[in-house]
Amino acid sequence: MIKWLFTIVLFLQVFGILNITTQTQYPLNSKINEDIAPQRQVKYISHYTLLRAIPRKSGPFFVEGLSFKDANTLVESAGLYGESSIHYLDADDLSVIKQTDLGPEFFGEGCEIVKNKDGTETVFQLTYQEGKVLLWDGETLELKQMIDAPIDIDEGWGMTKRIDKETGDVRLYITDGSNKVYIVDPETFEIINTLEIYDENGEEVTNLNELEFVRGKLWANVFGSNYVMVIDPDTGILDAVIDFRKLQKQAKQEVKKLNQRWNSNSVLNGIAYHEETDRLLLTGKMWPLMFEISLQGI
Ligand SMILES: [Ca+2]
Repeated sequence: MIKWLFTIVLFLQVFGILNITTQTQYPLNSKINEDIAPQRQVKYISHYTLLRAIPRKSGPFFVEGLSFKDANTLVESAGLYGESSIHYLDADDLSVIKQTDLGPEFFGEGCEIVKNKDGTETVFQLTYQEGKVLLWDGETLELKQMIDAPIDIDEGWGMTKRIDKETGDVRLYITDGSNKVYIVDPETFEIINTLEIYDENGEEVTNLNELEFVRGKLWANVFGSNYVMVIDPDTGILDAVIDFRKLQKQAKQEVKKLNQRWNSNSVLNGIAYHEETDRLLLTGKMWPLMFEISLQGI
């Protein structure tokens, strides 16, 4: 519901019918709220190296979740009613290795793959407003189980995982479109903790969407903005804002070249990081490209 309202507001704003500000404007440069981020400046980052723009061999997909399964394989969730799926992609050429379509009653959202104690894998996939979490067999992508999302999580938006390097314990991090990030035990699917994200003015950073851990920091797409928030996962403090508007521009040019449909929902959404190879991939909803970038120093 929030997404559709946002789209309507965006439309009204574009045509000058509604003159309001719906999200924080960046770069963030005003004074720091001392309660939230003492002596801390939120960095604004717009420079990175674009290594590759990889054309998609299938889709376009309304990307809602993206993660590495292993160095050679990506798991991706696609949304929209009647078009949702969970699929594996070749991480080099983006061809579809395996795909399962969701029933028309489900709108796929954030996804993540978790290794089970018996060595098998499970893919978790959130649904938008259905209140369900789909558990897929990591080898076959057949539905193993469907569970209820915790009641506190209003809508399913983004998901990623964090593995404790000492204990091996896995925690899922989940967003619901608010400024909250829910930390969930994948075995019980109960909320263990909740982070609330604020900018340096003490304003809530809302519309947090697709997530990824990159070198120990939690990266979060802000829906509709083409910005990624870099968050300290232990405190919820916002460390940096990365401006990826140029990637959206490049995706838009490619869409025009291919005579495909472009609309205001075609925003950045999809971050995947592979720690061992240091590969960092970004994509967006209905984008015909996936971008591999290098961004050091944060
Ligand atoms: Ca991700």
